Amino acid sequence: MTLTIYGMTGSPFVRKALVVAEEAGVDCAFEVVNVFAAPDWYVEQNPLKRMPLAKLNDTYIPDSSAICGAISRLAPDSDLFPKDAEAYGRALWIEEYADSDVAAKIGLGIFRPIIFAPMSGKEPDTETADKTMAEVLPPVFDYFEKQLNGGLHFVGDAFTIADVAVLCQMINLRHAGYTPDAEKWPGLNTFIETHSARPIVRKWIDCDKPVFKASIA
Ligand SMILES: N[C@@H](CCC(=O)N[C@@H](CS)C(=O)NCC(=O)O)C(=O)O
Repeated sequence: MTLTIYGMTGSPFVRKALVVAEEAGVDCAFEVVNVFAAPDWYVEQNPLKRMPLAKLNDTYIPDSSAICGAISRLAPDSDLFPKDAEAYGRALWIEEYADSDVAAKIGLGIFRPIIFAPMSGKEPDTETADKTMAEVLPPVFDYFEKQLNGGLHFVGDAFTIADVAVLCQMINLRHAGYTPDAEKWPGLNTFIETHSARPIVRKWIDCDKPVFKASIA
């Protein structure tokens, strides 16, 4: 079996696929491809031109959720993919919510104005980001706080695909210099702190450092 994941560090979706592969104990190589100037072979395999794209043996699989689905078949005993139907359904829901609505809110409202603006010679737009933190993200943080319910995991007692998906979005929030207020959302803060310290997660956060020099601690 060979698995290669293509994309760029800093992407929450690339980080999610890499963390899931490694946490599941699946050997995985990472190759950098700049999707903003994607080579022809990449576009041929991924018409969305997004990252990540994976190659499993001779088969190309775009999209982090599809890649994680394939990994779940390579590591069927991993706790990342709950066996129980209800728990698995909940985990996939939290993954989907983090990857869609939450990713869009953080991407457009925080990441783009703070991280992308300086890359194109503009000042960071802290006004937009502050407004997103004050007005757009609180219901998301409230929902996550409630779902964690004082625990460290979104589903059951194990680190699952749900935790990885949420964590990868929260890491990008932190890369932009923002964290949910610890007084209002203590459980979410503990979740982020605790799982960011996992060696595999930490390794990929460290790989982001050259991309986001300013903000990463
Ligand atoms: N649903 C996709 C989302 C992937 C995605 O949006 N990736 C972004 C980077 S974080 C991307 O490739 N953006 C490049 C573009 O849209 O041109 C997944 O889970 O893989």
